[in-house]
Amino acid sequence: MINDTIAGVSTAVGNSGISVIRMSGSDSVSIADKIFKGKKKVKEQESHTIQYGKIISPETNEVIDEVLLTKMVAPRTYTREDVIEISSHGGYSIARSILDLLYRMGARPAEPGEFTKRAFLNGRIDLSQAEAVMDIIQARTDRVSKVAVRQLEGSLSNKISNIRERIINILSHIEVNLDYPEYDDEEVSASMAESETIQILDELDKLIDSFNFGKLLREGMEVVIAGRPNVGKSSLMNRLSRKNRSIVTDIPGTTRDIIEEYINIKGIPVKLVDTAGVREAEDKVEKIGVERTIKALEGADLVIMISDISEPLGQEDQTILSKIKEYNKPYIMVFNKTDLIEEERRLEEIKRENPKALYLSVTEDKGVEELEDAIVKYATENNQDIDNQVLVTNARHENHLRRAKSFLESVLTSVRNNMTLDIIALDLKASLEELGSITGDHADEDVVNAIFSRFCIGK
Ligand SMILES: Nc1nc2c(ncn2[C@@H]2O[C@H](COP(=O)(O)OP(=O)(O)OP(=O)(O)O)[C@@H](O)[C@H]2O)c(=O)[nH]1
Ligand SMILES: [Mg+2]
Repeated sequence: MINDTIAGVSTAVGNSGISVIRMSGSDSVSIADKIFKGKKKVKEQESHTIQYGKIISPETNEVIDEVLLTKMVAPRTYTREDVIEISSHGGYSIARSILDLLYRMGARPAEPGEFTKRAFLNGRIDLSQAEAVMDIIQARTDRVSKVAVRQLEGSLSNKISNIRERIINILSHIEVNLDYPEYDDEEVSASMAESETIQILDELDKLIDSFNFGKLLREGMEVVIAGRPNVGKSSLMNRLSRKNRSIVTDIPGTTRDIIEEYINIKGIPVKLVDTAGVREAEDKVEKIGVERTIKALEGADLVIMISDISEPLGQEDQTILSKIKEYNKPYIMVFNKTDLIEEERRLEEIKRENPKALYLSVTEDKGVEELEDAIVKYATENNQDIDNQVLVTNARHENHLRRAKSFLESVLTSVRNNMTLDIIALDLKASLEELGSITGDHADEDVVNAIFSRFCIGK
């Protein structure tokens, strides 16, 4: 039972023009009346209206600030409780003083995410929507916040509850059979379970597939630049990020550790990773660098495999390519330093030999834009309709979808092996539980607490 009143600053910490202090709970109105002096008492103010007034310390009678006070009475509020929002002037210190007053008058400091948690506990939003609030707060690009907003509107929840209803429907058929065996249409139930389960698995697969793209939008696509020493990896890193983070020299083996930079390529958040050149290492430091490069390849969403067009592909390039293949990573083959090929005809010839590769001269700034386009194309391929599709963006959701899927797969196996209906029913129920965990229909308390503790205070 929630019965205390919480307060926190909802705007970002830092120097902003105004701050919003939010309070939620059954004592919100009476606490506000202790420190706010306006034309009307807050108690008499109409719900969902704003009133101008002053915040005055009841202890010292000191005027702390001129503010606007918004009163919203339950249940049409963010938390479904009585909510008071005070918009104060100035920076954080004024907001802080007002907050301290509220605490002294009986409110308690809100924990991170507690407002949204109350919205969830009071049934206004489900868990996947609550997580969307967090995604919006943390979104790196417009495209990402668009996806999150749609999630907040409930697109994933709707999809999940639709699938759950279908599973419940299969279950109800089976239960009838179990309860009234005299009807004896086990076979009908089993074949209905089979065809429905196949369709549901198909839907689950689509959702699971969307996760890779969703994750990419949320966390950024990890693009690893790899190649042997001196081919221009760091030069490319600097050009793409428009910064001079990576040291560039003509000495092979310059970069000895992983260097990361977040960039935004046409709305796609990218975590760009520059690595140490792969070769037979000469010293300990370099050896560790090469090991880290191999590890970075393993974590890549996409690899830019870069080579020097003026030199033939060698053993070192093969080593990298075989790692890329071993880890099953998508990659873009890039030949750099085209400026070193003086003869136009020779260049054309090489291009014909490797028509899929891209050709760059980082120093002459040629071909870089084509590479950027190729990265965006890779990110959005098979996802043309991303702006209208239900996307799974959250690892927790994906995990439950996968588990639901595996239970449904064993439903199929059971049906096909003529197992008894009660075994099938068990797996159906287990898959229901998994799906329910996404929207919070079965979420246990620990999960709920973990999710909300990742929020900022005041949200
Ligand atoms: N001619 C020419 N030189 C280039 C080009 N791109 C990079 N270079 C030069 O190649 C040398 C190596 O560049 P880096 O960017 O340090 O290469 P790297 O792959 O990061 O090298 P390591 O960190 O040692 O593995 C430098 O002297 C660059 O100026 C290019 O497009 N054309
Ligand atoms: Mg380098």
